[in-house]
Amino acid sequence: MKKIKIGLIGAGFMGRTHSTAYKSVNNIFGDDYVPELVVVADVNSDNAKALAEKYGFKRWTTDWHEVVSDPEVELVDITTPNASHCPIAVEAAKYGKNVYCEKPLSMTAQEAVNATKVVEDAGIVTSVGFNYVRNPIQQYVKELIASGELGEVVNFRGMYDQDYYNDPDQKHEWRMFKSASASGALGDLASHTLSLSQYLIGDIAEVCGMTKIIVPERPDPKDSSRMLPVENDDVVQFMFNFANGACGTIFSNRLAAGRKMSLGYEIQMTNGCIVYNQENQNQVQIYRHDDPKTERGFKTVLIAPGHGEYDKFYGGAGICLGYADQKTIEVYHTLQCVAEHKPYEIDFRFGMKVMQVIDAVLESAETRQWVTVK
Ligand code: 4PW
Repeated sequence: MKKIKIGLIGAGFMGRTHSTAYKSVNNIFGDDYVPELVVVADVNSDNAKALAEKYGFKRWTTDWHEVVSDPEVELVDITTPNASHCPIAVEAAKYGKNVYCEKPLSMTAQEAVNATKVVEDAGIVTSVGFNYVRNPIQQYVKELIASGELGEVVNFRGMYDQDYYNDPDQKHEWRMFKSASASGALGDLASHTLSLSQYLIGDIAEVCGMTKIIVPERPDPKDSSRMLPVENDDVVQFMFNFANGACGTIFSNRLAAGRKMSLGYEIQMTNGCIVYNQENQNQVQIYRHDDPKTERGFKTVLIAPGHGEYDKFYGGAGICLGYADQKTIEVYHTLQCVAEHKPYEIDFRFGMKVMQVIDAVLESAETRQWVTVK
């Protein structure tokens, strides 16, 4: 049994989500790697104190510098708004701490490149919170694609639509300021679709995209008679070519009426097709063109033992998993890699590649040209 001492920075929604995963990871995966909740930081002292008390962190603080420099902490977990991800990660690396950071990794691709160099030079273990790739059914899809049974990938049609911001009276949030979040739907939502395309198929080589703001201003949360500008994309869409020759499109709208968690894809292949949507996260539709002509059609495969880490949760197929379970699996892999001091596949380099595509899409939207991903 190895203990990993955690310093969490950010006690909002995602800080709570990570803390819940730390609490459940040993129930699901056994106690080879045991997280010890040492300290939590948040600029809001009430939030820091409440989270510390609820989840049993030994200490709390309003200053994240105390977390990265804390001699006890081994893993710095960053769940703050985007602008502080890399500054905190780079500082943590200076103290030799391992880093687990929420997505998107950075504000710009260059910032991600710089941070990736720092963490790799420091020889620390890193993990980025692209939790949807940790749905065990994605590992099944990845293995199915790699087996070649459905032929070659021709086209990836990806999306991530939500209607959380559909109401124009919905209050302004930090995510809508460029200074805090950089892009809008692109970094917040489409980055997850990119993580799936990257995980399942590989690197993207070039893009051509557009962005759009649908609701240009929203009420100030502190004073609703005042309006604040929405500075980044409500809608983004782009087409692209993978380095391996396949092509694709991704669409994302954070105001998409009726769509709650429509993160998904259709992967069209030379001899079949795979369709997935996170609103039904425990199933995937598979079409095999080699089936007898009279039986060709999409089949529903329900999540089952043999798909990734599903059997750690349940022995029978179709007993469904949820959002929190993906985070628990992500936390398990992160702790394991930290304890064994081995690289994690969804690391800073992975997050950096997603950022390089994001920057290329923004450049393309501005110049109205195809852009090569650097
Ligand atoms: O990353 C996204 C978040 O910003 C997630 O996919 C869901 O939407 C959950 O919270 C927001």
